[in-house]
Amino acid sequence: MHVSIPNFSENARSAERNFLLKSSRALARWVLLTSKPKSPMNERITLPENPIIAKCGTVRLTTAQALVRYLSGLRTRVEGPQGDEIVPLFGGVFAIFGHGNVAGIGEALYQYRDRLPTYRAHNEQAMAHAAIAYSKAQFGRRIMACTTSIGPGATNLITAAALAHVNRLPVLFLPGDIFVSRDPDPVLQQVENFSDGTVSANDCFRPVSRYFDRILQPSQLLTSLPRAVLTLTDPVLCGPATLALPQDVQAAAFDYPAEFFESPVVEFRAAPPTDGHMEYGYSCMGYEIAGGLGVKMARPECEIIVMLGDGSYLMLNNEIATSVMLDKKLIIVLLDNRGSGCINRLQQSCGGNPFNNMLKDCLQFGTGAPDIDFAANAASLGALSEKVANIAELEAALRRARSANRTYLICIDTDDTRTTEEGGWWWEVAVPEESPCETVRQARADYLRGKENQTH
Ligand SMILES: Cc1ncc(C[n+]2csc(CCOP(=O)(O)OP(=O)(O)O)c2C)c(N)n1
Ligand SMILES: [Mg+2]
Repeated sequence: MHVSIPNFSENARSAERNFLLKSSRALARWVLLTSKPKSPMNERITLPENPIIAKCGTVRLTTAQALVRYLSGLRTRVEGPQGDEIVPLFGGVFAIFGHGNVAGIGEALYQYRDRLPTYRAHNEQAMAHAAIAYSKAQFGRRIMACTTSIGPGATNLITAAALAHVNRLPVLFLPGDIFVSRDPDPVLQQVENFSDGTVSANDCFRPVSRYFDRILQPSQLLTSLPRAVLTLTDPVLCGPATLALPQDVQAAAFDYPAEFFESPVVEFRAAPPTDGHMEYGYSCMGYEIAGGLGVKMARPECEIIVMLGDGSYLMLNNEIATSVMLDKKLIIVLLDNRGSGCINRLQQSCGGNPFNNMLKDCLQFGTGAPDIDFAANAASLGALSEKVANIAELEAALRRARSANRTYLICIDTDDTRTTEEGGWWWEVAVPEESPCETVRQARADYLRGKENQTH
């Protein structure tokens, strides 16, 4: 197991021991005592006579079915209005199907759709943002999984994986992977690294997962899946867990011990609830709307107000359509200053000229930068929307938004030069040592003075 903070490693080991003991004591013995199948891909697996199997019985499932069945059976304890309640650990699975997951895990999700709901999103990064926000809003006590096709769908998750890693928030990633058999090689959407047969796009998950494994044969789930769940549910290890799922292994069947699916209630030791919700650990643009959706899914009784800039909106707004489809209403307040206002200010505080941040300072051709109609954009995705001209209109629009029956976007023009008076902390941003610009040379001198005042 990968534990990145050495001081925690003892904790981590004992947490792992406890979890594995609690959830699969018999299984661990079972795994040791049974011989692993020689060729899980093509042959029906026959297991040797074994007293433990005889005792607990087996159930023949594909790897994907076993995975989904296991996840759908996990329970956790949450505080409800009437005291503690036992609820499913997984609130659902976000899925964008494609080559590498539609046939295997897609079929399994269909079989278990009554116990583990599948939600369709529009972009893999965004659906992972929603899943991460869901767990944050549930204080890490409930989780979601995300399944993608192989290749581009999987790598679209990487930014969100990094976000979850930095913020230590649990999410289970289930990207499709290349064939273990290598029969179709290269397969559609493979990265085609011909110098190393073991590399796939999913290796990108390694540095941004707190637990990573590639399921090379069906029986491997017996060990890897409890470990992934341990990572997701332990406050010390907590973060994204990735189980890369080669598509032939997803479809391969195996006689799983029935006992594997008798999971204990997973207990959390999570932080107390708060109402505000910000992603600043990774400072990732494109988080807000999908994040709002995840919070609404976690806390449907709450009114969710998402506030974001025009730049962040343009990066990732498509989950507005998902919020409409799932009847998860968001109120979105969009501050349109026509570009990257905060980076423009940072650029100038480092001595730079306004360049390539505000749209008016960017290269433009033809008819130039469009006057983007954000209200029309949101309306095209199924939301209600309006543009307001001032604060009084914003207040009136917020009242309309609050009584509306679905996602409602309010757009307001803002001034890109003004910022809050709060803050004022010195922030180390390296200013060039050489420049023909006097303003940069001046900023460099200020930077060095600021550095001298630092205590470390
Ligand atoms: C994915 C990603 N790309 C780039 C950045 C760098 N960045 C930080 S803030 C910002 C501009 C944000 O623009 P907008 O959302 O319009 O907000 P504004 O600063 O104009 O209020 C950029 C480009 C980032 N944080 N995340
Ligand atoms: Mg802006």
